[in-house]
Amino acid sequence: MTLVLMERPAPHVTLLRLNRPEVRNALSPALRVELRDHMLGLSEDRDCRAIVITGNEKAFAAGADIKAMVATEPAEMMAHGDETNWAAIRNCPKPVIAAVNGYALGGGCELAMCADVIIAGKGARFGQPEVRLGIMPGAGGTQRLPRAIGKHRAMLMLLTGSMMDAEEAFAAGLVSKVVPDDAVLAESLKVAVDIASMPPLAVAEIKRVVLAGADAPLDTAIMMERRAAYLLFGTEDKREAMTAFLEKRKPTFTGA
Ligand code: DAK
Repeated sequence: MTLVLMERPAPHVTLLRLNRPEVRNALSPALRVELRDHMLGLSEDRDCRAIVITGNEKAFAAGADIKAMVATEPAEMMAHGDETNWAAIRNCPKPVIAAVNGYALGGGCELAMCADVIIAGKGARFGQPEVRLGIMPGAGGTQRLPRAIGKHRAMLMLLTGSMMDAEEAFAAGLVSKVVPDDAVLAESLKVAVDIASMPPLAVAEIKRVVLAGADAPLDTAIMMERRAAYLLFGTEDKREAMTAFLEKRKPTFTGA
């Protein structure tokens, strides 16, 4: 069975659908490898300008597969090299949108947090329940959640495994937008199409500087921003965008 389905629902937009509905899209080792391979391929694919990752109406993903973890020893986990699977998502240069319906728990919440934009249905639920299993988040949850929603709300979730609904997650800053459950995919694709219509080099530099700058001292981050901004003045797309504005016409971007 294909564990991650890939479609091209619009020009330059790729949809990846996690496909283990019988176990709430639990992230088995095999699924994580498939997802990694897709993300690495799309990172290099010049035709892809935005990626939407989604699950199904019940779950975005209910976390790592507990069946696959119950008897796993540390050395075996290290040998699997799961870190490279997550790195492929985290380091993807294309904008990633998580379209979240239902549960985004544990590794599922961490996967959503690797995305650049999170569109959630009203019924979505976010959480890091690892503590209840005697473990802790291992794919960025202890770091990304506090950065997204602040230490004290994050600690409450991380230490008790309690969930947040979509409205709370939006108010806390974890989610970009909340829409009716049946509008999540359409809205996410709309955002992806919108991003895909922008000049690709500008999009790539914005993503790069936001992510790299977030972990750098402010002066360094501002310098990175300025350098990247200078670079974009040399692109064809900048000339086209500004000329089109002055000529009152729609621009055509080539990514050059
Ligand atoms: N793993 C395996 N099976 C799962 C699963 C999971 N995470 N979540 C659900 N399932 C399975 C259930 O066992 C059930 O299977 P059957 O009984 O039908 O065979 C089926 O999916 C339907 O589940 P429920 O009957 O429970 O469905 P409900 O709608 O009632 O509840 C739920 C949905 C998502 C609230 C519930 O299933 C649930 O609490 N699931 C577990 C959530 C969870 O604890 N997630 C955290 C997993 S730990 C690391 C990187 C990452 C991680 C760790 C290390 N390193 C790089 C070191 C990540 C860890 C985790 O994510």
